[in-house]
Amino acid sequence: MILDQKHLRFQKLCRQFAETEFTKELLDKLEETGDFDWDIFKKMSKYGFCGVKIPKEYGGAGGDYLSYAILVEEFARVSPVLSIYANTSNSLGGGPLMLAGTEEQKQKYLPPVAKGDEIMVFALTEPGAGSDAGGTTTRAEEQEDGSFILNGRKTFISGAPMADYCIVFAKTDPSQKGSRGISMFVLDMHLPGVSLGKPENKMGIKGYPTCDVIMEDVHVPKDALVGKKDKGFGYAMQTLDGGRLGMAAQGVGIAQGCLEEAVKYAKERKQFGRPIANFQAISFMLADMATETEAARQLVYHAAELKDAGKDAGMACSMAKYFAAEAANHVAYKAVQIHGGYGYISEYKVERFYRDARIVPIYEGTSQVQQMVISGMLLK
Ligand code: COS
Repeated sequence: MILDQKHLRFQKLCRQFAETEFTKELLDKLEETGDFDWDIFKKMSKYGFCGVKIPKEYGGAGGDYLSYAILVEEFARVSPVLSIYANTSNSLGGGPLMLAGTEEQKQKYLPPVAKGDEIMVFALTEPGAGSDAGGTTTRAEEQEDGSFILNGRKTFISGAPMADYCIVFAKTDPSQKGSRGISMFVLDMHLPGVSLGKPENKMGIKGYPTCDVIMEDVHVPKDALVGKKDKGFGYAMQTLDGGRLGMAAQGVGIAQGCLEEAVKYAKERKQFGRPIANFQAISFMLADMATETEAARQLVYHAAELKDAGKDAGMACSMAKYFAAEAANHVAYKAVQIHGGYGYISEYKVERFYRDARIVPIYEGTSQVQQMVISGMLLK
């Protein structure tokens, strides 16, 4: 796919922003403290990045999926963790409301999320329900007045420590087996009974805290239910189709960042009297890295194009996520290899890329879940 002028202009804007604002000092601070940086988040919000894909009538920029993928790719090329800052509101955070919210719910929740005034995150995973998301045990008991009482624990919830709202999936009808009888709620994180686990000490993506969300007899009003009761699992899957596209774009950005670092280093570094780029062992690795990165990019752009055209894109999104996540890891591995011992030292960018890349084939559905989705569609 060749990007048109509109998307090329947006790509340039995202690249300029990332290269100017994601300074070494900021990236080192995120790495050292692991804390969320409100200043850069506010700056991103001011530029409208947090609402790129949220419709204009709800305070966003009304952009398409391709713009969203470009944004995540360009940010991840410089900083994988900061690509998530601008991602969540456009995907797993705002996505469920855009998909199934009533007009009232959209008007209430989306504008502050699009503007970065409030943060909304997504809570599907539980300690015992990871890839088997249909094994949700969090319970929502309906009361006579139509309100609900929530009890349960969600785990590895990215952004939960900063969140004002959380999209939560809970079983409303335990008589229905597996993924059936699950509903989707928008949970106000400030309600009594909501508490947080301790922030996880992660291998990478430091600076975007992740923790458990615990719900103990949390009383939520009737209008906290989003979409149809008992139909939440389908909404989760549909939201993840879009989210997976974003994480696929993150994989492309990481691969591109690694490739550029490796090319630069291979031209500068001399061994045996010449730049290591002149050795076929190195230049062939670079060729493989570039080819895999471009193939991943094309899968991502194609999946985005399908979504923008309103076509069924579930399989294309899973293919893009699967391929790009694996590509990011292959490319990061080779980038570290080309750097030799220096690639193992945190001063060199590829060391961080290598650790950050590791989560991409895990979150928003492991590579094996993507294989399940793709093969499931092939064989149905
Ligand atoms: N869109 C809409 N509906 C979908 C769907 C989609 N993309 N995928 C599945 N569904 C529906 C099915 O049609 C089915 O509906 P019925 O109950 O009406 O028949 C229902 O959901 C269950 O589908 P299926 O039987 O395929 O579900 P499984 O329990 O076998 O699980 C996987 C399928 C593994 C793909 C799913 O659990 C999954 O994606 N797990 C990973 C979760 C994940 O990504 N977690 C990360 C959290 S965010 S960091």
